[in-house]
Amino acid sequence: MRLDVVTIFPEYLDPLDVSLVGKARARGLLDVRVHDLRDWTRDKHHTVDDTPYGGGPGMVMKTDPWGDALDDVIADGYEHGATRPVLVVPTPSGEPFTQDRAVELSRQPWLIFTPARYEGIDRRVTDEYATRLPVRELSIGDYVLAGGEAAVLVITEAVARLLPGVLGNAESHRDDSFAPGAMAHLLEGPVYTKPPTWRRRGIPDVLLSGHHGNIARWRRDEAIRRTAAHRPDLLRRSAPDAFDKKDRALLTALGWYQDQDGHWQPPAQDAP
Ligand code: JQB
Repeated sequence: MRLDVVTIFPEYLDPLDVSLVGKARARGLLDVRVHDLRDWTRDKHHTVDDTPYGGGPGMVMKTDPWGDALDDVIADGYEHGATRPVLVVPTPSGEPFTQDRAVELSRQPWLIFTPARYEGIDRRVTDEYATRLPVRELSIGDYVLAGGEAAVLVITEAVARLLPGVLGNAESHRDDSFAPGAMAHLLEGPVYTKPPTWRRRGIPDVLLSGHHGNIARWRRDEAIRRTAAHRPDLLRRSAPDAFDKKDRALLTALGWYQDQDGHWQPPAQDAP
């Protein structure tokens, strides 16, 4: 997969040299190119922003540096044999970036990221490129960042770990909390490793029992408890047939009940 990132803060993307993404690059599974948007300015001050039409606070990123940069990056990618570019635009007004989106992006051969600053990019730039290639405007969550670079790091890490050959078998993603499938989406329960006692704290006996059936049941119960506490929306969304008899007994013990169509609902005091 080829990734291009156009930014006024290329050094913000230095973490792409490290860890999982860095290793994927070193192994030739990922070709990452970071570009400085100011290389496509023509004035003495390398201006990338201007005042907003209609007035108001802040500044807006100008059309010309983005248009010239994207034209060159797209041409360079094609010259190197890349195909089917997808433009990924991080923005607080984008669609939610989810695991499903990560899977979709991981199947693309070429992603071009345009992390902005200030109040974002003049709308005509995304409108123009949307006539030539798929454009995904994405938000990584309901909070406000000062720019899109951190979102590029997040999206890249979520996508890179899905690429064939990036994760070893041991750390494969069959058990991901948000991996899609016909099961309930559950958060992970607690995990433990050596030593067996630390500051007088032990390990749950069941994990030392060697009884694999009981261990699997305990883990699932802990996952359900944690999901009920932290992400009740995930349980409410799960199909009723995603829960077995012991799941249903636990949910009932936690005060949950089934509505008319069988979906689980939290106890009235903490609904919805
Ligand atoms: C400028 C960004 C995010 C990119 C994602 C997320 O554009 C703005 N509008 C209102 C307030 C602040 C900004 C600053 N800003 C470019 C830019 C914010 C992304 C962003 C984002 N993806 N929060 N904020 N989840």
